[in-house]
Order: sequence, then structure tokens, then C-alpha cells
Amino acid sequence: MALGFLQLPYASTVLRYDDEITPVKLTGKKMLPIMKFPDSTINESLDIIKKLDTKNQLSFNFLEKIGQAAVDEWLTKLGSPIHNLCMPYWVWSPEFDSQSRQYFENKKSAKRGPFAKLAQQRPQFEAELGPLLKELEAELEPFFQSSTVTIVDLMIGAHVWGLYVLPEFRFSDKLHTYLQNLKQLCAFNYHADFWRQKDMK
Ligand SMILES: N[C@@H](CCC(=O)N[C@@H](CS)C(=O)NCC(=O)O)C(=O)O
Repeated sequence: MALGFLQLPYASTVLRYDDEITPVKLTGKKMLPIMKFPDSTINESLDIIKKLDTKNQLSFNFLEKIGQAAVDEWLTKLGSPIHNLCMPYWVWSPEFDSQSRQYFENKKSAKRGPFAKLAQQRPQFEAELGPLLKELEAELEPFFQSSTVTIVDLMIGAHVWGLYVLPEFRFSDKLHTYLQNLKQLCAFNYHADFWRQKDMK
């Protein structure tokens, strides 16, 4: 999203989810995203974006003003029901094959329980999420506490976007418009890199 917003050219490689060797070799940790720069290799999204956003077009000062801890709190409280709702569906996205799918489910269900059970608990997670989305909506002016897009919208939008995978889930008009605006501003073309790599094989 940030690369699209900043209109920076880049080449991307989609790693298999069960590929532990490549990320550990690059950064010592099995965590994505990773960006290779001529002078360094970084695996924290915010550090990557800060380094790229040389003209501060994403207003990092706004993140400082409202506080990283406050935004992290939003991400944790939204992330909990969103991840519980979406995991059983993400696992069926075509980026997985049976081996990486099994790896993903084993890893994630260790913390959350079996995916089949998560899917059955959907009403409970939706009940948890509903008031949070209402609370989020109240903060949109039309961006998060701001009339212009900031890094905070990329952080929050990237989380909330995941819900599009949930069958028959309906966003309010305001949230849907927010996410679609972000998509446009960030030239966000979900998984275009993945499909390109598939075509090339
Ligand atoms: N603070 C990191 C978090 C990155 C993160 O959580 N990445 C996930 C994928 S979105 C990951 O690689 N998790 C390791 C795993 O699930 O095996 C960032 O913002 O870049």
C-alpha cells in the first residue's frame, strides 16, 4: 500500500508461507514483509516505509502525535476478531498449496484453536467486532482523525481490509468507501505480484 501511495517502483517476490529458510537467512527471523535496500535489509513495515517516505507524504508526525501505543491498541483490538473470523478463509486463498496450508493452520490454530471451530464461532466474533467497527467509523473524517490520508490509515486499513475475504460480510457504506478510497490512493492491487509470478511459471 505504501509503495503504491508513494508511487515507487519495486520488484516483489511472494514467499511460500512455510518457507522459513529465506526470511531467516535475510533477517534472522521468520517474518514478512522484508525489503532489501542497497545498504540494508529491513523486516518491520513501519521502518521500511519511514525509510522510503523521504518527503513525509504519509505524515509520520501524525502517528507520533496520536501515539504509536494508541494505534497499536487499535490494531490489537481490531486484529483479534478479524483474525479469528478470517483465518479459516485466508487459508483457502490460492497462495497456499496443501503443504503450506497445513503449516499455516498448525501454526495459527496452536493459539486460536482449530479453524473449523473458529468458523463455528463466527457469530461471537462478529458480535465482538461490530461495536469496534462502529467506534472506528466515528473516527473517520474521512480518514482516521484526519481529512487527509496518513500512515495510520495504511496500518488500520490493511487490517480491516482482510474482512473482504469473509463470505457475505457487509461493511457499512462509510467503511466500504474508506477502504475503497485507500485502495485507490494506494493503487492497491491485491496480490497482483502473486498472479504475475504464477503466470510466469
Ligand atoms: N511488526 C511487523 C509484523 C509483521 C508480521 O506480523 N508479519 C506476519 C505476516 S503478516 C508474519 O510474517 N508472521 C510470521 C508467521 O506467521 O509465520 C510489521 O509490521 O512488519
